[in-house]
Amino acid sequence: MATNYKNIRFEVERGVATLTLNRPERLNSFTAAMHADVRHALARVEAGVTAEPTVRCLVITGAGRGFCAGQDLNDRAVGAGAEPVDLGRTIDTLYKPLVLKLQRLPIPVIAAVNGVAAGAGANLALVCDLVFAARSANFLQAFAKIGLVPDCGGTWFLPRLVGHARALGLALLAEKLPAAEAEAWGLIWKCVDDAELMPTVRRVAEQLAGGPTRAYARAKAAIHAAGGLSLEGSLDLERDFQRELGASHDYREGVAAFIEKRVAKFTGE
Ligand code: LHQ
Repeated sequence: MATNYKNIRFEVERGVATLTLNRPERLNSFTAAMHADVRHALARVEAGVTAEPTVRCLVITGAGRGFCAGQDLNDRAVGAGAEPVDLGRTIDTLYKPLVLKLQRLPIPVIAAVNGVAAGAGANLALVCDLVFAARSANFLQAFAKIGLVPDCGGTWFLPRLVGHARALGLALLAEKLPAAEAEAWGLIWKCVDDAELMPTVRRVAEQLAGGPTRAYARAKAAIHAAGGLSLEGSLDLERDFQRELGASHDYREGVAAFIEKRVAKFTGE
């Protein structure tokens, strides 16, 4: 099933929803209109997760030679006109809801970073649960170059992923970090050869779409919650999730498949 939007492409196939940012002439930078398309598509992903489990993994990628160059600096939502624009409002109404929506989606979200990921585009990738990047791609915290602070969750994700020193280096120096180095630093999951990016992501996405979706959702929630919890708090959360999952179809199926030495057939329930 594919749907056409003006600024994105969106399709669902074999349990995998693919959202392609599609303004290649502007390196897929975000306008208010592209935000609206993304919001609409993500609402459909959510509906596909809850109403009937037809969507069990989401892939986000970019059309053309870039992944996403962050905010479109020509868009009037951020334009430097006679009247100063309230960028806080842009964040409150557009970026913050996007980041929270992706982080809270109860399915695995994969970023397939096909080219440069800059500004909010870099941090959009980091919000995703697994980041695969083409070897030719790079990550750029471009904000300092235009007098801004990393947003879209950058100040939260960067120190957690790569530590204080590297987070500050990336934020203050605003230099491109090549995909291979991003992998070596632990910023992303994997850097792969350009031609291998989409086949690899497709393979992993289909594997996840056939997996124990509810367990993935709880693992994602527990790992995100851990930053604000004590060890005891995390042990309690794991207990609660394990109690819930222990009553699931997928747990029974997983154990039965192990004992019967066959491949498990997970339904996500
Ligand atoms: C662009 C953009 C772009 C418009 C390339 N806008 N046209 C900000 C404000 C408010 C609230 C919330 O949050 C934010 C968050 C942010 O994201 S701030 C950071 C915004 N992004 C940037 O500052 C990155 C700007 N872009 C670049 O530095 C370069 O384009 C990179 C390093 C990404 C790629 O460089 P190149 O590969 O050399 O490509 P290019 O610069 O030639 O870009 C290709 C075209 O895309 C070009 O247009 P043209 O008509 O000359 O072919 C660019 O103007 C356009 N483009 N990014 N963000």
